[in-house]
Amino acid sequence: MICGYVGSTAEKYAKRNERQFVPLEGAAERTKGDADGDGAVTNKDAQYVLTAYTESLTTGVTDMPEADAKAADVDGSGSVGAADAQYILVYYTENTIAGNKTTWEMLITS
Ligand SMILES: [Ca+2]
Repeated sequence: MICGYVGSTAEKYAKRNERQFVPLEGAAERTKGDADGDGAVTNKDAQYVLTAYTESLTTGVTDMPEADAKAADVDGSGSVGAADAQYILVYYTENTIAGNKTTWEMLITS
């Protein structure tokens, strides 16, 4: 039996190895764009999303935990793509580097 958060690597491991998975309470509520789940939207998230997307193109498999993919799909297209990585990078650059308060809505509708 393996305990962990829903969408975590632990859950993936349990599924892959056909072990019983017990979800922990309070599965981390992810901030939109925080694909790696470290609590902040950064260039690392953009990098992670782009790497996962590129890998999915070459292998045909998206090797990203569900919670990560959900946080990564910032444009709400239902899948994780290069556009999501781009939006995450711009969001991070605007809010953290340039200090311009920018919302996802501002980025994605413009
Ligand atoms: Ca992050």
